[in-house]
Amino acid sequence: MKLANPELSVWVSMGDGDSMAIGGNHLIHAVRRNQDLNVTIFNNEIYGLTKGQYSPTTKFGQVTKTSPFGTIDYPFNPGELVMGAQGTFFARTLDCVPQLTTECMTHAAQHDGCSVVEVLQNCVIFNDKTHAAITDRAVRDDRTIVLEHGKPMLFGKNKEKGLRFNGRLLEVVTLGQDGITIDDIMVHHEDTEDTGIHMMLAHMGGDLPVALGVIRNVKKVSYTQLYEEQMEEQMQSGKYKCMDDLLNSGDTWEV
Ligand SMILES: Cc1ncc(C[n+]2csc(CCOP(=O)(O)OP(=O)(O)O)c2C)c(N)n1
Ligand SMILES: [Mg+2]
Repeated sequence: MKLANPELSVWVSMGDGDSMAIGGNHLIHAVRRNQDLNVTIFNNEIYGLTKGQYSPTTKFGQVTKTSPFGTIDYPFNPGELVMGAQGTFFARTLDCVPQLTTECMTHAAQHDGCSVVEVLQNCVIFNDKTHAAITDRAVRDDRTIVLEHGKPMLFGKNKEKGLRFNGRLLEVVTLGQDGITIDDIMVHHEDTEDTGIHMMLAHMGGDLPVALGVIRNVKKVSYTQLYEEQMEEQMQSGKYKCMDDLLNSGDTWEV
């Protein structure tokens, strides 16, 4: 659609099943080619519409309709998949924080190339509270970190905690403890070309807070633009300027 009509702003809404399994191949190549699309993945960690089968993002060991004894299936992290496919934009937000979702969507819309926004989404019927361990108001400030370009990676109710490198691993530190100051805290650069740090940020969870906001946003000429340029060039100076030229260019048969 986008290639046929580049004037359109194309938005693709997918679930975790659609994006990671059923349409996984389409997603990785759209991301790899940097097609100028805006992809939203609503990740409720379940096949919801078809009534509760486990998906590629369901937590290991979870009991579902198709895993009555718990899954034996290691889940995908959509952010890591995007980084692995050399994606140029990845953001993560929560369904219960509309303001952050609006910001992520706005940045995604402004991005030239393939943007992927993952929305951690609750499914009241088939996977209720699947993200509650990070989304509940009581824990949200401590279990998530909202990354902002050019700003230190701080989180916690009073922004008293931060992230830094300990060797080659990320760790949580507290300002004012063990001589830690704001200068020890890493600053977020969404436009770092190398995917390494963005991969680490997308991977966080467990002892580290789950990263939200725009994690990666780099410039790279999109497939859509290269395609337009190539078409233009061929129409100017190529052997075939339109479909008729091509059809009349060689042997033809009348049946
Ligand atoms: C190619 C294909 N295979 C299977 C289906 C059947 N199907 C429809 S919705 C769905 C589950 C989708 O789950 P998810 O993408 O996580 O979305 P949710 O319903 O959870 O929002 C499946 C398997 C389909 N529509 N297309
Ligand atoms: Mg789903």
